[in-house]
Amino acid sequence: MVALQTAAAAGLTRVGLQSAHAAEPAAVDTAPAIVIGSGYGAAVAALRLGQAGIRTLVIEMGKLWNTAGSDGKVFCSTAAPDERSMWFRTRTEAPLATFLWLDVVNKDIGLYPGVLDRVHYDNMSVYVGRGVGGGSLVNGGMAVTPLQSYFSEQFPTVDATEMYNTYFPRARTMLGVNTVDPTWFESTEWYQFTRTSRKAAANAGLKTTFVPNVYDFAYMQREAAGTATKSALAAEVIYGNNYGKKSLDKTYLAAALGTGNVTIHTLERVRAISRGTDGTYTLTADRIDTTGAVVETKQYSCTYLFLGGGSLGTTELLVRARETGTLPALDASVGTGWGTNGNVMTGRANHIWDTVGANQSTMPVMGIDDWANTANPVFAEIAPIPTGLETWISLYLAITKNPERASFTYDAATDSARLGWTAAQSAVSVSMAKKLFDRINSANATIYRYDLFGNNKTFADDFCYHPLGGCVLGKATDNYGRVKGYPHLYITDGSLVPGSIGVNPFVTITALAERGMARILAEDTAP
Ligand code: FAE
Repeated sequence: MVALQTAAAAGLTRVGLQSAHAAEPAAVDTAPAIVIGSGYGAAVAALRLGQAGIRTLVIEMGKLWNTAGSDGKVFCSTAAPDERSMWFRTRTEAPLATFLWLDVVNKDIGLYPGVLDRVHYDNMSVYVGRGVGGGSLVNGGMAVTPLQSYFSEQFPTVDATEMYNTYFPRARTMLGVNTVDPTWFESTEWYQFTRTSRKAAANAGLKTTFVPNVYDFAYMQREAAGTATKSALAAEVIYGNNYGKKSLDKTYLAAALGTGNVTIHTLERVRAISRGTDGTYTLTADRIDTTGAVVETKQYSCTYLFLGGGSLGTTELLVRARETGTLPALDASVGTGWGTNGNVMTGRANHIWDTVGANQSTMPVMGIDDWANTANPVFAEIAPIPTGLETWISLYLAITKNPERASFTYDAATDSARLGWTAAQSAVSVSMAKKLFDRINSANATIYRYDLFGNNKTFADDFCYHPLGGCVLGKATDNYGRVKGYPHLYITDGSLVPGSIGVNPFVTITALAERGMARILAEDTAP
C-alpha cells in the first residue's frame, strides 16, 4: 500500500517497490511472468506469483487511482460527476438515464481515463472498472458466495467441497468481507430504503437475506455518527469510493507489491499476443496519456502469461489472437459461452407512506432470494438511489437464471470483438424478473417506474454489471485455467465463468483464481 501511494504521489505510471524509490526506473521489457489487467483474477495471480518469488509485471490499461484532484478527493461522487467518472467520454452514461423523465442524471464531462467504462455492443452494453483494481474500484462491494448446488451445476468438473472448504474462505478473508450489524441496520436512516423493499417483498411471501460486503461497516457507522469522512454515505460508488471500501488496491494488490516481486504498469493497453518458437510470449501494448493519445507502443516478453483483463478484455485479446493468426491453435470455444448473469434492473413506485429516505447508503446489504423457486429462479439485490431526496423508488438489480449465451467474433474492420447478444436474449431475463416484481407489485398494490431507463421502459434490459464467460473453464482452458493449445498461458478472471453464477460474481472469480493459481504454481513453475 505504501508503494501504491508513494508512486501515485510521484505521478508514475510504473508502480512497485523498485519504482517507488526511483524517479526513472529502468524499463522492464522482459519478465518471467506477466499479468494482463489488475481486477480480481489478475490481482490473485499477481499476489501468488510474487509470493512464489517470481518477478511479475502487471499491465493495466487504466490509471492508478491514488492522487487527489483539486477538490482533495481521488474519486468524484455520483452526485457531481466530472472527468474522473468515465473512461474517455464527453458525457456520463449512468445506469439510470433519467429521473421523472428529466435529463438530470447525466452530466457533460471532459475526456479523461475515468474509472467507469460502459462498453457498447449491439443490444447490450457492459459496465466495467478501469484502473488499478479493475471492477473493485466501481462496484457495490457485495461479496456473495453462490449456493453450492448452483456452483456445482455451473462447474461440474470442479471439486466443490474443496472450493467451499478452502478457496471461498481464502478469497473472503483476503478480500476483507464483513457484514452489516443487524441492530444498526434496523435503526439507521441510511438503510430505510432496504427495509421498505424488504417489507414489500415479505408482503408477497418472498424471502430476503443479508449479503456481506467488502465495505468496512465499522467505518460506515462512523460516517453515520459524523466522526469519519463520508463515502458510502456521500453518494460515492460507481465512480469510486474515497474511503471505506476494501478495493483490490488495498488488499490483494497491496500485498502483491509488498512481496517486492511485482511491478504494475498503468495506462498501457495490451493489444496483441503471440508465441515465439522458444515458447515465450510476446505482447504489444499501447501506452496512452490522459488524453487517450498513444504515446508509445511497447513490446514485452515473458515465459508465463496470465490473462486477467476480465470477461470482455481477455476474450477480445484471445479472439483477436486466434483470428489474426498470432495464436492460431486456440480452441474453437474461445469467444463462446458469454452471458450477463441474467442481469436486469427495475424500479418500483412505493406508496406515499412507504418512504425510502433521502439518505441512502450506496452499499447494498440485502437481496430478495427466490433462487430456490425452480419455476423462476431470481436473486434481486436491493439497490440504492442516493440522490439526497425522498424518491419513493425501490430499485433492484435482479440476477435471473437466464440460460441464453452469446459468442464474440472478430471484426477485422475495427480490430475488435463483436458480441452476438440479441434483444430476444435480454427478453428472457426481463420475463423472469417481471414475474417476481409483478408478484411484489400485486401484493403491495404498487406499480413500476417508467421514468428511469429511457423510452418509458420499466426494465433496463440493455446493460449489465456482471459480464461472465467467453473463455469458459474446462472448454477454452483445462480445469484450472490453462489455455488449451498454449503451454504457460493462463486465464484467471470472469471469462472462465459460464455466463451465470446466480449471485454477484467477484467472490467466485477470486476463489476460482485462487484455486487455479495454487495448482499452476505447484505444477507448472517448478525450476
Ligand atoms: P475486472 O475486475 O473487470 O478487471 C479487468 C481489468 O483488466 C480492468 O482493470 C481493465 O481495465 C483491465 N484490462 C482489460 N483489458 C486490458 C488490456 N487489453 N490491457 C490492459 N488492461 C486491460 O475483471 N460484483 C460483485 O460481486 N458484487 C457487486 O456488488 C458488484 N457490483 C458491481 C457494480 C458495478 C457498477 C459494476 C461495473 C460491476 C459490479 N460487479 C459486482 C461485478 C464485478 O466488479 C466484476 O464481476 C469483476 O470486477 C470482474 O473481475 P475480473 O477479474 O473478471
